[in-house]
Amino acid sequence: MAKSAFVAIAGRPSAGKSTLLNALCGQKVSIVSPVPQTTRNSVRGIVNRAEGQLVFLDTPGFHLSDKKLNLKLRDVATEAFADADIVLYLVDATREPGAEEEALARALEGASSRLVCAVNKIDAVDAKSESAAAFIAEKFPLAPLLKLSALQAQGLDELLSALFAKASEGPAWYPEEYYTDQEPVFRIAEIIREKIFLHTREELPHAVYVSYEDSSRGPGETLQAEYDLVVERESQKGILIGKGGSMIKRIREEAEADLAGIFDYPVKLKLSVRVDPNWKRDEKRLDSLIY
Ligand SMILES: Nc1nc2c(ncn2[C@@H]2O[C@H](COP(=O)(O)OP(=O)(O)OP(=O)(O)O)[C@@H](O)[C@H]2O)c(=O)[nH]1
Ligand SMILES: [Mg+2]
Repeated sequence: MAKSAFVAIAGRPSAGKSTLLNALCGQKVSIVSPVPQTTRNSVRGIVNRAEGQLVFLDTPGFHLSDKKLNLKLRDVATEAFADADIVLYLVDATREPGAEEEALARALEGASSRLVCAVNKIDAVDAKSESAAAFIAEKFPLAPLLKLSALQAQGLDELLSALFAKASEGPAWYPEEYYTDQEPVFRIAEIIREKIFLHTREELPHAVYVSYEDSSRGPGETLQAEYDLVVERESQKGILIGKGGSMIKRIREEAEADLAGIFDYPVKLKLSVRVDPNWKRDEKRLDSLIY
């Protein structure tokens, strides 16, 4: 009989969780950027193999901070660790462990019998793969430990074998042709957010959320979709719009190009910028954005 399991991916911000999910699914399921705390939701990606089905849950990077937004992101991650059948703990070989990695390892203690561990970024010139592996082996001596490069798709077959070895017999949760369960409205918002994360600096990526406003069908099944890029302060609007509208144009064009590879109909975006003061302190707003 076939196997199935829910696999939550755990790791600090920028460990490469979303890159790994995309490499496993062979599709851009979850957005990626060099900015820590890019992922804000528990995004699902589905992998089907002869052995069965694995449903991966990408999670927000585990970050030590007492800000409301960060606490909420941490809650989303820890809930996913608690609910999953297997937790895949990813450690970034290019960073020293430090207090945050220690705290994450502690948070995973309760899941130690459900853990598969992996050192990521072994391709990087500054990777200290052996010391990252030693850190994991000391914390979780009984868990399977692999080494991989999500970016170069190295070590993924071995990883899938280790995960299927831990999975139980069970039914597939999704039809075989599915690689994610995300609604188009959310996926489009995420792709737009990725471009903002890639092209703006410092605090701005963290000051933005993307809000779906409206959509309609145009000629040739084109989806015409309106989204607002919402910032915290009036002074941030100008940066997102850019000189003569250059930044918002770049965000729109790059997002549309990505969306052309995702959907089988063209997507045309209309983007506007508005202010929602102090949205990061608004419990209701956070509930609607982070889950
Ligand atoms: N060299 C190298 N870089 C990688 C690898 N995996 C991810 N990266 C890079 O690390 C950065 C962060 O990748 P993400 O996949 O967004 O990391 P994440 O863990 O999802 O980050 P958060 O969503 O912020 O928690 C990006 O610049 C990736 O290109 C890898 O195997 N090797
Ligand atoms: Mg991510």
